[in-house]
Amino acid sequence: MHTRKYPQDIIKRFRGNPVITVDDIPFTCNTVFNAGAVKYQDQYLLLLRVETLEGKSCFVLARSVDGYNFEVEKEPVMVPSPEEPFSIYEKRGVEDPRITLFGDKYYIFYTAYSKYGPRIALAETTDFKNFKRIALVSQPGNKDAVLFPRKINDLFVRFDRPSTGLSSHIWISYSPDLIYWGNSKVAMEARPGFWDSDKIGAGAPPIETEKGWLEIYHGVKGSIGNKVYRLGCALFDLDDPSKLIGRAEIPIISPREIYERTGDVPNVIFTCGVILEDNDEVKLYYGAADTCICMGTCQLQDLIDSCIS
Ligand code: BMA
Repeated sequence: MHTRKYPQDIIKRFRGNPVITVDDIPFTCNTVFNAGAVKYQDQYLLLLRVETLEGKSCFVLARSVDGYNFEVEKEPVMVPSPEEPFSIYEKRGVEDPRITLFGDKYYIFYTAYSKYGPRIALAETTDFKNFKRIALVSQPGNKDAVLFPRKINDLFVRFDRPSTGLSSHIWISYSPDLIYWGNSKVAMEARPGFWDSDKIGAGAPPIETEKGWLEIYHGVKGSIGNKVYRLGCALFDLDDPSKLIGRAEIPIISPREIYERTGDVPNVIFTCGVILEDNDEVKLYYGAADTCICMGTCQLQDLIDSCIS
């Protein structure tokens, strides 16, 4: 048993949740969820995954001065590409963007989705007006990629999530140029008997802390007729992030509220991005029930402690 230090979850929900719903999107659409998050020139930006009425996702930008009240732009900034080689592999949409500031560029890993299955694609921007696709950077069957914000041993590093049908764990891969990735190995496994027993995947890009790389990830546990998506966190070695050094036993947030329990996919909390404030407050943005965007906060130290204790 864990002594109750928090009401239920480490993440404290914003009372005004959800922060963005379909009603905030200036064009007709089905749902809005799973947003990349970043602070840019004193603004909080969310790169929203918006699912159209046709059932394909695109990306739309939302801006805020306080991190709670967002204004959504009129037009998507990225729709499934009409140009090769992306067009074939984005036919069913672009999903789940994760943004990493690396030097003076913002890199965006996202899922290119087609009849061949999901694969990881990479885009970049410097101004959040012009977005440039760089390359498709995995085979099909891989998604949930997050880029580390600096090179380690002279290589770019990412967590990714290849699925084989037998298992879906978090892997780590390396690249000299962001395009060719290899030397892949398992970094953290789904955990039988726990809330993250069936599959896991990276959520927000890793945060560098004194104790290690902090990764907020999602874990799935199935039961008859339903799967529950929760978020947890883990720490990886700073010099060798393939080494898991701490993992919280319990989730940091689980579906409880009506907007997390009800929607297109019930009982889902899924993140693609957090914002770390100068005072070490973590602002977590998450998709709830694949239907709206919510947020919650906590202190960075609480997440680190939960991995170690
Ligand atoms: C995952 C991804 C997410 C989605 C989640 C719950 O596999 O597709 O985009 O939020 O399932 O449906």
